[in-house]
Amino acid sequence: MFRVDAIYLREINLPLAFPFETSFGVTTGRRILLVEIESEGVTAWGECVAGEHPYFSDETIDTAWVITEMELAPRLLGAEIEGGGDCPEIFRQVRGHRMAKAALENAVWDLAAQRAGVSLAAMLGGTRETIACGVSIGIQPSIAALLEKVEKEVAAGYQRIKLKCKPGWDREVFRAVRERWPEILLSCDANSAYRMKDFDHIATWDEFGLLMIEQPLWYDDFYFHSMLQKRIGTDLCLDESIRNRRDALAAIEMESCRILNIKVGRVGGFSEAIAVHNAAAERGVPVWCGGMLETGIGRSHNIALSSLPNFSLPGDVSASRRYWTRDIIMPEVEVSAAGEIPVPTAAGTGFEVDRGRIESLTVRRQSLGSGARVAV
Ligand code: OSB
Ligand code: MG
Repeated sequence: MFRVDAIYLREINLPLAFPFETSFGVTTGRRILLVEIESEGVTAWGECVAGEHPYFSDETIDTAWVITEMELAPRLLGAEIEGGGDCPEIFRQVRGHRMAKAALENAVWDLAAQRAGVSLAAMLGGTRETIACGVSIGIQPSIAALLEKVEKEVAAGYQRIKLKCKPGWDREVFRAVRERWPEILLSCDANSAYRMKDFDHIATWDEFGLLMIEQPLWYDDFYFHSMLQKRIGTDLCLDESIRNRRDALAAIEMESCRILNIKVGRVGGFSEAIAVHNAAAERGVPVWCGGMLETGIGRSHNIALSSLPNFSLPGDVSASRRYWTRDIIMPEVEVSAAGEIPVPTAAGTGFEVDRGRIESLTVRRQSLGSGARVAV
């Protein structure tokens, strides 16, 4: 058992190496909330994946900061804990704010793993030695520009290409990519850009042999996705709609999708991510690990999570250099020519946080807890 003596919040600002465009907008840089927790001289970090704007989900870095400072940190600081699995109960009174909760809970899992001298992956129940990597390619200015991006990622060895799409950037794009690469694992992600009037249009995508279509309809929907799934041959995958294990069960039961994207921030932390993973595994539904343009801290957590057995499809966890000119962990995350990342076996995440770099990127900070150092 241990107590968290101090919690440090920081906002870092980090420009993306390449702009990333989805159906909800363009991201050129990130404002990121990092949490660092300390217990008996051991420290661990968590990354809050909430965006700057409430476009992917209703949380933002600013709501997460306030909720962490006012509600979550005080609860965690008072608690006697065994490990990350205690966090959902500690935070239970606070509804929602899952990305804020996940940042702290994930740090607690890492801290517990370090204390036990085991890898974070092992602590989570991971069994894979390597994880399979895919990439998510944003909407591009032209089809020619997209083909160039796909070519680069296929040559790098990535095992699955996911194309962001929206009305007007779909059929012709899929056709162009399929003509050039008839055999690759190809999927698309609409981030909720389509409506019922588009069902017939989406049904025509079956000819492209997509591995899946991710979250075509409303961000909070199961029912209309299940209507769509009945009308098409291609498997649907839900991302935004799945907030927890019960959502996963509802979606599977209603056949709103046949594949699940698990994002640890979206479901509120590793405990719920494992619960979603297990519920899907028991029902024969494959899952994969989504990404939220994370720094190395969130990325290292995604690697550990992806080592669980039912992460049987390539995820959106890719190399640091696709996002950042320089990451905030050492070594940076690299992907092999076979499109794999080895799962670290060292205690904790297996990566070292680059404090100097984080310090130079910090624009806001807050120390909480009686054990906190005065300045960080
Ligand atoms: O829907 O998966 C998504 C990025 C930001 C918000 C939502 C999504 C994404 C991605 C990028 O697809 C995944 C990544 O490369 O980190
Ligand atoms: Mg998605």
